[in-house]
Amino acid sequence: HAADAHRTDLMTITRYVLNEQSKYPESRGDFTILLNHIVLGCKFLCSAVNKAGLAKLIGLAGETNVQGEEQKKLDVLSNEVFIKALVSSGRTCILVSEEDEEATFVEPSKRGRYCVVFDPLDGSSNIDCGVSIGTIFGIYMVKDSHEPTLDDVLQPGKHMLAAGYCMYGSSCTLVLSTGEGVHGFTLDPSLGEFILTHPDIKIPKKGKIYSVNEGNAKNWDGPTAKYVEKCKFPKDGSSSKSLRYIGSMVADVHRTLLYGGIFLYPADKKSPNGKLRVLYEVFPMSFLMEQAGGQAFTGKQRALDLVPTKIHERSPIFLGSYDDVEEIKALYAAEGKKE
Ligand code: P6P
Repeated sequence: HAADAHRTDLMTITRYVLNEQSKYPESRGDFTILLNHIVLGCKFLCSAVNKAGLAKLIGLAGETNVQGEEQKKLDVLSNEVFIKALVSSGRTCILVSEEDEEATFVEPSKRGRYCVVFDPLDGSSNIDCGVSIGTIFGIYMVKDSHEPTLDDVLQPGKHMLAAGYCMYGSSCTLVLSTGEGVHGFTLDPSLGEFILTHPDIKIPKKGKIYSVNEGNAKNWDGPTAKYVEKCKFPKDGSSSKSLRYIGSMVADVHRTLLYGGIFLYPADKKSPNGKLRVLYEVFPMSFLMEQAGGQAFTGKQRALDLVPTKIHERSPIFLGSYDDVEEIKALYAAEGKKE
C-alpha cells in the first residue's frame, strides 16, 4: 500500500538534502555539509530545550546548578552551539545572530562561501512556561568571497538560497525550503533523525484565523486597524475569523503555514518599524510563505524585496494565505492613494 511504502521509505532530512544536491552534478556538496551542521545544532537544542525544566537550564544566567557550574541561559547556550556548529562546518564566512550585536567573521582558515543569519532561540521569553519556541535561519551565498563584508549579508530576502525553522514543542519539527517548495521533518529521537512527515507543504489560499497582538491595537495605523476590524466584524456577511496568538513567532507561523490565515506584526506609534527583525525573522518566514504559495508584505512592499541597511533592522510584517495578505495590501494601497 502507498501508506506502507511511505512509512517504510524512510526519507530523512539528510537523504532529502543529498537528493537535492544530486540535481547539481557540479556541486561540491558544500551546501549539504552546511545544512547538516544546522540540523546538528537543531538536534542538540531539541534535547537541551526538552531537558531545560529538569536541568534548570531555564531562568536567568548567573545561577549555578547542582554541580555548582555557572548556568548558561538557554538562548546563550543555543547561540554558542550554533556559532560553533556553523564555524566547524568550514562552509561559512559571516554569521549574524540575534544574540550578537556584531556579525561574526569566520577566520580565513575555516571560511566557506555561505552567510547564515539566525535567531538561535526565538521566543525564548516563553521557555519557562513551556510554550513552543524555535530556531529560525536563512542562508545567503557571499557576493565576493575574497574579502567578505557586511554587504554580503545586507542582501534582499529574495537572494536567500534557503530558509527554515526548527520548532521545539510537543515534537521537534524542522521546516525547510531550499527554493524547491517547503518540506517538514519531525525528529525521531530513537533514531536521532529528522523524518520527512510533511512533504511539499502548501498554505491554504485563504484562512479563517488572524494572529496579532491585540494589546497593541491603540497604536495601530489605519489600514491595520481596518483589517483587524474586518476580521472581527465582516461586512459581507461572512463569519468572523478566529484569533490565535501564541506570542512565539515560530509557533504562530507554523500554525499559519499548516492551517492558513494571516500573521501580523504591524508597525505602531511606539515602534514605527514593528518589532520583528528583517534578516532572521521576517526574511526566512517570508521565504517559506512564498515557497508554500502564500505571500509576505511589509505594509509598503513585498517583504523579500526589502534591502536591509543594518543587521538588526526591524520591519512590519503581514504574512500567510495569499488572499488574506492581498486584502491588507489593498487597504494599504488605498491609504497610499489618500496621501
Ligand atoms: P509581542 C518573541 O519575543 C518574539 O520575538 C516573536 O517570537 C513573537 O512573534 C513576538 O516577539 C511577540 O511579540 O510584542 O506580541 O509579545
